[in-house]
Formats: sequence, C-alpha cells, structure tokens
Amino acid sequence: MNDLAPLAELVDSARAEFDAADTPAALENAKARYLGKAGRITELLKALGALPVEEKKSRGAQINVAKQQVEALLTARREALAQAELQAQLRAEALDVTLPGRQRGTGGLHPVSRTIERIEAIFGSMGFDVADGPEIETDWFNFTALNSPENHPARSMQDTFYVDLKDAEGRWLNLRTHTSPMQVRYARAHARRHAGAEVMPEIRVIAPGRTYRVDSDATHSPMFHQCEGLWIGENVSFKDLKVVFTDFCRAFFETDELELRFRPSFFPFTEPSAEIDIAFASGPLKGKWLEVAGSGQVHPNVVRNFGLDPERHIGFAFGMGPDRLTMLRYGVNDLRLFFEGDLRFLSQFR
Ligand code: 2NM
Repeated sequence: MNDLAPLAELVDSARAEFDAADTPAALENAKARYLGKAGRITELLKALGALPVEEKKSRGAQINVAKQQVEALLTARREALAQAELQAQLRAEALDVTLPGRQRGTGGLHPVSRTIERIEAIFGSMGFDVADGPEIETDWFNFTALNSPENHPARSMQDTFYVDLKDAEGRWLNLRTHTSPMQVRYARAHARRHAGAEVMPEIRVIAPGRTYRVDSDATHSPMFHQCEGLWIGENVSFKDLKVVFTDFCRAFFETDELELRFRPSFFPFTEPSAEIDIAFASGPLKGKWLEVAGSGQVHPNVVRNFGLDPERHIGFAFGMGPDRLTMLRYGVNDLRLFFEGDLRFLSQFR
C-alpha cells in the first residue's frame, strides 16, 4: 500500500465524479463516497491503524495530501455549480434596457361607429331618443307590420337571410333587413305606455344598427348599417321632415353650403315617399347629386300597426346608411374596407 498510484487514481476518479455531478445534491452524494463516514478516503485513514508506526506516518501523510486535493476539488466544483446557477438565473431574468419602451396601443372607434355617434348626437339635440333591439326578427315586425305585402320581392330568399328557427309563438325568424322593425317595437311600447292619455307625447326616435341582406359588391355588404328615424305626433308634416333633415345634413357634413332635393319615390311603409339627395356647393363632390336617405309620411296601415289611430297620429320616417355617410364624409370609395378589419385602414380614423 506504499504505492502512490492508487491515491492518484482515487483523486482522478473523485475529480471525474465531481465534474459529472451537475446539481449541488449530486455533488454532496459524490462527496460522501470519498469523504463520508464510509467514504474511500475515510476507509484508507481507518486502515492506517493496522500499520507499523514508521509506515503509518509516511502513509498517513500521503493519504492526507490526497484528501486535501479531493477537498480542493470539491470546493472548486461547489463554486462552479453556484456560479452556473447564478448565470442561469441572470440569463433567465435578462432585461435588455436598450429596447424601446412598450407602447400601450391606443384603440379607436370604428369610423362607422363614429358616424353613428354623430347621428345620435345631432338627432339627440333635436329631441330624438335612440332605440336598439333584436337583429333577428319575426316576419311580422320586419315585413308585415311595415305594410310589405306577402309577395313583395324584399321577402324573397334571394334578398333576405332566413334563419331555420322559430320564436316562442312559432313565427319564422329572419335577420332584419332594415331597422324599421325597431321603430315598430318602439312605437307600440310608446302607444301602450300612453294608452288612454288625453294627448300622447310625440314619438321621436332613431334606430341605428346592423342590418342584413343578400347582397355583396363594392357598394353592398351582406351586413351593413342603417339608421332609421321616426317622428309621430298630431301635427307633424312633410315640412318638418325637410327642416329636420336639412339641419341634420348641415350639422353632419359641417357645412351650410349644401342643397337638398326630395325626389318622389316608393316605399311600402310610407305614402307619399321621397328619396333625399344632397349636393355640396364646393369641395370634390361639388354639384353632384348624392342619394343619402329614403323618407316619407308613415303609411296609415303602419300607424295602425303601431297601435295608433291614423286619423289622429301622423308623421314621417326616414332611413339612411351610416356606411355610405361615412364613405362620403371621409372620401372612402370601397365599402368593404369598413368590414375587413385591416388596421392600416382603420387606424387612420383614430
Ligand atoms: C326608409 C325610407 C322611408 C321608415 C319607415 C319606418 C316606419 F317604421 F315608420 F315605418 N321606419 N323607417 C323608412 C321610410 C325607411 O329607408 C330607406
């Protein structure tokens, strides 16, 4: 046992085992195999007792040198592991302080929503309430109540999205093709609330919202917006419609330099009916007649379906397209841009 080679081998194998230990716990296990109670070095030291005195001295010194080497290796490996752990932690928590700050994205209202808000504010200033309601409607509210005959082309499958669903009373449902059914709902609730009153307060309401038709090209989208207006009283005339709508157009387009034209037309729910055209006195659209709304005096059959007496209650209604008004206001030439959700387009309106 005087040979140094086995001791050198022992130190080498300790080095190999310490290097192979890649966690502090594994390293402590490896340490036990050399320096623990039954460790290889401890066993060698225990065995010294059996040797003669002279040999014990020199052999003991040799073993102690090996022990110190193993202890040094252990300490070095402990430090290396601690360093590695620290580096890993630093890497995991790395922060690049040269990166630009993260911006909180500022959202914005969709241009059509902005238009609807403008419409609501302008008509609100003229005493109009805002109503909204179901986009899935019964045939009765969407067509029948509005004096659309059973065989009217608007009721055909080619024009209207029918839903394979009936309401609680077994009536077929469809996606509303205009917001007028909401006018009917509003007027009926109003009539019920004021039933028996000496004089019913006037109905003044607009109904903006999503509407649906089977139609799709650069100027038609299967989902589009409408805003319909209704004013019913005991003495509301076509003259009032002209005043109200003229004021609205001036406020909406922020100019008094525009002309309005009421062009005779037909709608099942109004009689007489008129398309409303406007022409700007200046700007890129100068002098061009642009159709902006349909209108008319509410048909007596419709007034009756409101739950009111057409001999007493009279008024007008109109319907316009916020999508088209938005195109005119901002000079957008393709309706589809509004519904594709491309932020490069939408963020221009923020
Ligand atoms: C339009 C044109 C003309 C309209 C009629 C009604 C109601 F409910 F009173 F019958 N609401 N909206 C109407 C009238 C809508 O859109 C082009």
